[in-house]
Amino acid sequence: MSGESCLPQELRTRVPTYEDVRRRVLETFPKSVVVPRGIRRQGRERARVFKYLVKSERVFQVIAAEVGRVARLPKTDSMHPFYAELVRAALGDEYDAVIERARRCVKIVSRLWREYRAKILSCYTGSEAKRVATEFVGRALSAVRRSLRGAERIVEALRELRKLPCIDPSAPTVIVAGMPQVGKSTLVSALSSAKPEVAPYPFTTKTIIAGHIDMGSVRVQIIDTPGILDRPLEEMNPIERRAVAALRSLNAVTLFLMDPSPDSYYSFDRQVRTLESVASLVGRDRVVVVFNKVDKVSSDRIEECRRIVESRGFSIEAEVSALYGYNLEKLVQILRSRLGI
Ligand SMILES: Nc1nc2c(ncn2[C@@H]2O[C@H](COP(=O)(O)OP(=O)(O)OP(=O)(O)O)[C@@H](O)[C@H]2O)c(=O)[nH]1
Ligand SMILES: [Mg+2]
Repeated sequence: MSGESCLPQELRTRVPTYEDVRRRVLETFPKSVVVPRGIRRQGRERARVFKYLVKSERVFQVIAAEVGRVARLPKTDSMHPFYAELVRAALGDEYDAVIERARRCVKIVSRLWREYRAKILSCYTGSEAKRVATEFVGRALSAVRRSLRGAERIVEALRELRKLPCIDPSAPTVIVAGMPQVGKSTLVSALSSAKPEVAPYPFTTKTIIAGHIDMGSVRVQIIDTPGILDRPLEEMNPIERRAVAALRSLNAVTLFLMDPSPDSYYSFDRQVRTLESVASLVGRDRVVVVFNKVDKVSSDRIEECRRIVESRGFSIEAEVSALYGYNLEKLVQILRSRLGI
């Protein structure tokens, strides 16, 4: 399970910056050209004109190939919303704008090349051809510079996205939410068939943890998102809101874990408020509320907490102990039916 292999193929491509393209052009232009005998026979000047024609053509091909890499990136409207939101979290509209400019640039440089090819072919001397070829390279590179403004940020953003754990946006998913210390990581580990993968959540200082639960023949992703779904929307920064939007676009149920212990890290009241906020973010019907740590909570206290949650219109669907594995099979059955598997 490696993040690298899970990002869609078209987002795994190397994206060049203007400096990369310029370097490749400056390497390409001086490379020697073999002039065929037939042209050599037409005289020294003709042979030099031919040389500059070939050099310019090579430059054109390098630029078309490199800028083409950017032009062929998928725009956000043709990506899965999960990735689209993550890309927008980092770059806003700039990502699509760079791609659009790169697409235009390929056309501009192709047009320039047609124009300059004819100009070079009509040169009589090698030095004239050299001047025209140099002018072509200059104009083509300045078109590239204008179009690839902002490409550095795309390179950065794609590098970030590659760190994302293996998440298949179309696979059934359980997102584990809940306030700090309620036992989310313990639960994800207990339910996962393999050791969960821990990786940075792109563009945030948070971590995302992904594991799998095999439900019959279906492999369900289980994702722990510490720091993302644990407080009200208005307390989140714009990037975190995008992170939530990305999660919302998954085919997922949200397991909201609560700690009813009297000594819970956050008071039960705050947990209820967070539940309400998370439910409004992901949709009430997609939330499964679960009490954890019931191994250390009296039944009176559980009843008291249950009544509080029910008074807000939610029901407790399972009481588990992630640490001791109590009721986890039942929890999996509940998740399974909620996911329709
Ligand atoms: N008694 C008991 N302790 C538990 C249970 N589940 C988790 N814990 C303990 O609660 C503490 C927090 O557990 P974590 O799994 O790290 O909680 P978390 O929700 O991932 O916390 P953050 O990552 O900080 O948001 C740890 O000391 C766990 O051992 C449980 O079912 N029973
Ligand atoms: Mg944790």
